[in-house]
Amino acid sequence: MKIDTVEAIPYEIGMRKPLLFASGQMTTADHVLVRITTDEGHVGIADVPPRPYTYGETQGSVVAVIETLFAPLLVGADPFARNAINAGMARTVGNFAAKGAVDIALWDIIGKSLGTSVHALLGGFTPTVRVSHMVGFAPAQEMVDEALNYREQYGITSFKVKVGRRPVSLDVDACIALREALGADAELYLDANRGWSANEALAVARACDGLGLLYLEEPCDALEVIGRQRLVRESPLTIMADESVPTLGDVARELHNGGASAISIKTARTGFSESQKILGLCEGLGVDVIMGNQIDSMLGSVATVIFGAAFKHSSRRAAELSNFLEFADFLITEPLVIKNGQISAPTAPGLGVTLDNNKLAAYRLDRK
Ligand code: MUC
Ligand code: MG
Repeated sequence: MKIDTVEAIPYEIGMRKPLLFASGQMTTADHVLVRITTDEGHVGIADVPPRPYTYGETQGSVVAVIETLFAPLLVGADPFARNAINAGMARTVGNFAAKGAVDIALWDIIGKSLGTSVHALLGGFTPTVRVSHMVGFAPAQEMVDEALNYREQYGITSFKVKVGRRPVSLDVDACIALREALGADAELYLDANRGWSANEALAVARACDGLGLLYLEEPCDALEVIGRQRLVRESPLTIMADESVPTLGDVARELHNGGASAISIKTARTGFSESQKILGLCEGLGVDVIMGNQIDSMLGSVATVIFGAAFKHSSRRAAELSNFLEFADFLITEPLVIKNGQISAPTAPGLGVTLDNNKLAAYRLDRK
């Protein structure tokens, strides 16, 4: 089997409400749909969420890098040769989300051609994973109302709270209000998207001690090396790395340097192949992981649930899988359903979902 065509299709879907966080905000999903077709008629798809404020990729840069650098490597290649293809793409630095999506689309083709779900191919540990919801910046009472609503509607009891504001009392007050409203059983953890210095983060971690918070994600820039190491040593909250670890090597460096003691894995940036290596590294070292959310569409979340549910170590913690609910629409014909705080991994061949071509035609930006 050989790859025939590679498409990078820019599209835009509105958000029902903007998502605000310390490093940026999202009001529309300016994403790219990757579609790879083989000479045997198998089609692999994946979603690219470009996040310029996190990794420097844009919708235009994703289309350009796929069309000009990755497509020439892919066309004519055997889609089973993931390692050769990924090594070829690695010769281009950065462009994590573009690379991650190509890898996911290859796995989709492999699964479809074998008549097997990717969830099963990866190891099929559990059929469902617990869902965590990410709550963006808002006045404390609005954040509480959103969390209560997601608990009521979807049975979600795990929440990642966006922090990193100044004055830090805005965030501390929101955490206190959320804990009071949700009770002792709800899981709460924080993500500052580098909004603070290491010292500010330490003050917040101390102020929140006693609230039963699980993690503090990316509190400051990991390049603030000494401050970050001190924070990891002195913080009462476990420090989790997210955007500072977009590759396997970055994970190894941050864990080795003492810049983090827990890791967010995002299939949107490391696909299935590199995510598997990161997961193995973390499991071997006894480091917690969370399946993170790059503000993923429903198709992006399909990849996260497939990977999260496939392994014991990635399914221990609730996975961030609910923010697709804030997108005004989705491009697949089998909607993900969150029930009793859980999502099931699709069991049909490949990713187990089908592209809705009418919707893609309506939302694509390149043929208007
Ligand atoms: C997160 O975990 O940081 C916000 C920016 C981004 O790239 O991902 C989101 C969520
Ligand atoms: Mg994060």
